[in-house]
Amino acid sequence: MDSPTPPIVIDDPNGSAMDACFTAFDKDGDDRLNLGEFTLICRALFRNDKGHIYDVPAERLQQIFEVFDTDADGYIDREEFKFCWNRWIKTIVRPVNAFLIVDVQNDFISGSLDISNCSAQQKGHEILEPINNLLEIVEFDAIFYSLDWHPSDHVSFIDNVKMRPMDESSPVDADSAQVFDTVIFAGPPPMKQRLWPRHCVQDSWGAELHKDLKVVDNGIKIYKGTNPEVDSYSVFWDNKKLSDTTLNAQLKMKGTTDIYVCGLAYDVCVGATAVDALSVGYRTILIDDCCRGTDFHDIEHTKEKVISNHGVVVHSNEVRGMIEGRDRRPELGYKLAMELKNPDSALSQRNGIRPID
Ligand code: VGL
Ligand code: ZN
Repeated sequence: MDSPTPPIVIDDPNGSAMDACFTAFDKDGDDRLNLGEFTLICRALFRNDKGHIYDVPAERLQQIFEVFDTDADGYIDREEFKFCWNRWIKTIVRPVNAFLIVDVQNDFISGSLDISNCSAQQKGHEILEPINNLLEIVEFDAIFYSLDWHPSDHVSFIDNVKMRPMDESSPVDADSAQVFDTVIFAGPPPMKQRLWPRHCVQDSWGAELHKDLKVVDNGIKIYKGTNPEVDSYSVFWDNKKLSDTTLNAQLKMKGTTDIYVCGLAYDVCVGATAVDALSVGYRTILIDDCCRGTDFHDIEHTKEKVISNHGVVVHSNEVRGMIEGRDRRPELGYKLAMELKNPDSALSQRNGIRPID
């Protein structure tokens, strides 16, 4: 029979929630938590509001336990539990959530790089309704809109292909290059570049956010791809990591723990952004039905990569419960525990308490 699992309550009117939690789960009363007792905490944490308890593989439970059992004696004592409570449990129950809406711009929906002309033939406009719906019903702590924002002489445009010398190793030369081909421009170092139709030129109609996308008052716009010499798929950095946008600095300033990513194109800028979010250390959630992409195989690969890096892929109707801390995913708990081992992680550098709004 299952042991009864007390709920985790982090609200702390008289400063006793942490001690109450420790005591409630210290079933044998020896004033320390063994792996079995810690497992019960995980059963209380990783569940949804429909009463479903998510399975956490034993190996993962062990790995998480070891993060908090800092003296490796096989027990989490009250001192060790402080860190676990403040940095892990509090974040899981009350994350700080950013919503990142990637490149929902005219050119990708009905303009020069209309993704419905790509092999997957997906329609970009279909994401407008579920994204707007999320903006209506979910209270994110910060909302970002990225814009692909290229100068006229941008390296990715097919009609600029003769502006820069090609490397000898390029699989196609400038005369025969076609849209969507990948070429290699001369270095140093040589640079791979996929060629796109001219798109999202700064201040053009094609670069505007789609008119039916809801733009909230406190939304923050992030412009990328502004350097003519280097493309930028990720909203964090350009493809050569030469320079970053202000996104990460703004996320850190807000104490962000969780990033919800959606937009266009799934397998290009959305995917690159989600993978970078995970690499910086954020708990990262891809909202599948709020993305459309160019190539089925590449879209599948994007999802697999996010999942293998301990992110999750969800439907937009799951987002609200997650934001409100009612639906708590073990993959994200695992991700956070692993990040807390790494002092360089964005999540190690924040404290566990939500900033006062
Ligand atoms: C994008 C191709 C070229 C995107 C941007 O936003 O996904 N794709 N530039
Ligand atoms: Zn672009």
